[in-house]
Amino acid sequence: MRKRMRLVCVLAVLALSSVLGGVADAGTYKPEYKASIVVGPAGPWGEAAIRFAGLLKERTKGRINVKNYHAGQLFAGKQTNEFTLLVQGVGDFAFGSTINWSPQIKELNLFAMPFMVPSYKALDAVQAGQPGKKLFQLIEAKRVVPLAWGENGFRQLTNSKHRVSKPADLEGLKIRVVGSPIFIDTFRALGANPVNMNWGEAQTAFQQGTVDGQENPVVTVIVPSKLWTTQKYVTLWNYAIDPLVLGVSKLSWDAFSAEDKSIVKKTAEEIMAWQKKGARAGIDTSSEALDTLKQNGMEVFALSAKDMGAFRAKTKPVYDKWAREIGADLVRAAEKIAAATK
Ligand code: X2X
Repeated sequence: MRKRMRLVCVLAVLALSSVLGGVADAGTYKPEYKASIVVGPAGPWGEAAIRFAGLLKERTKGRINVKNYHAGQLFAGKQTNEFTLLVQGVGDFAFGSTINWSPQIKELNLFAMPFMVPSYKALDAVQAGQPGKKLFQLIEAKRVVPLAWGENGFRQLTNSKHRVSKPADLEGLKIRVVGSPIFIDTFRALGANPVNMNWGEAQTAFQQGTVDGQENPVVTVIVPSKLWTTQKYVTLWNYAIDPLVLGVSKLSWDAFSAEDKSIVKKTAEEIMAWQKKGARAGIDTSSEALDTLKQNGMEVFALSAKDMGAFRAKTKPVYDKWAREIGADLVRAAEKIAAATK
C-alpha cells in the first residue's frame, strides 16, 4: 500500500511538472522590460524604440511590455555603461550605438576607424559578411543577444566658430566626443582639443558655450536635437560610421518562450530595417536633411575627396594603432570588403 502511494505521488509530480513546463516553456517574465536609448524620442533612432515597444506588446498580447528610457535615463549619465547594464540585467533591451558599447567590446571600434568605411554599400557588406557575424558572436559571448543592426549614421562635424575645411581649422577647437578612447586619439591627431562628455551634458555645454563643437550624424542626431540653436558650421566628411545594435540581455532572453523569442527577433529585424532606412533618408537619395540644416541657418560644407586626404594622412597613426587594438584579421577583412564594394 505504502509503495503504491509513493508511486502515485511520483507520477503526480511528474505530470504536474510536464504541464507547467509546457505552459511556461521557459522562465519567469518581468511585468515590465526596460529599454535604453541615448537620444530623445524624435528622429528614426528614438522613434524605432517607440515602434518596437508598441509592436511587441501587440504581438505578444502584453506578455512583453517594454518601457523606453530615452535620453539616457536608464544609464543615469554614463552612456558607456549601457552594455554593462544589459549584461547585468538591469536593462533588458538597448538600441545601442556601437561606440557606446566599444569600451566593453573593443572590436566594435572597427566602425570608428577614421575614414575606413567609404559608403553605405560598403557598410552593409561588412555587416552582412564575416566581420559582422564575428561582431555579433563577440556581443553574444558577453551575454547580450544582438537582434539586428540599425544605424546612427556617418558622423559629421559641427562647431560654433568657423568653417572647418582643413586640419588646421580644428586647431584649438574644443570638441565634445563620446567617452571612447579612439575619438580622443583621432581629434588630438587632428590638432583639436577633444573632451569626453555624455550626450546630455554636451548639449548643455554647447548652450553655455563651454564647448565649441561636436561630431554626430545629421538625420538621427543633428536634426532631431536642433543643433542649429548652438552650432553654425557643418563639415560633411563621413569620417566614421556609427551602426546601432538592438540587443537584449541574455538573462531576459533566456526566460522568453520559443514563440516569444521568435516574435522578438522578427520584430527587431523589421523595426531596425525601417530605422536604418530612416537614418539614410534625406541624406542618401535626397538633400532634405541638409536643406533643413541650411534653412535653420547652418553653413554646410562638404569636404572633397582631395580635402579629405589631409585629414586621412593626419589620422593614419590612429588608424594603425587601433587596427592593432581591434585585431588585424578583423580590420583586414573589413578593408577588403570595403575596397570591393567602392
Ligand atoms: O553621444 C553621441 O554622440 C551619440 C548620441 O551619437 C552616441 O550615443 C554615440
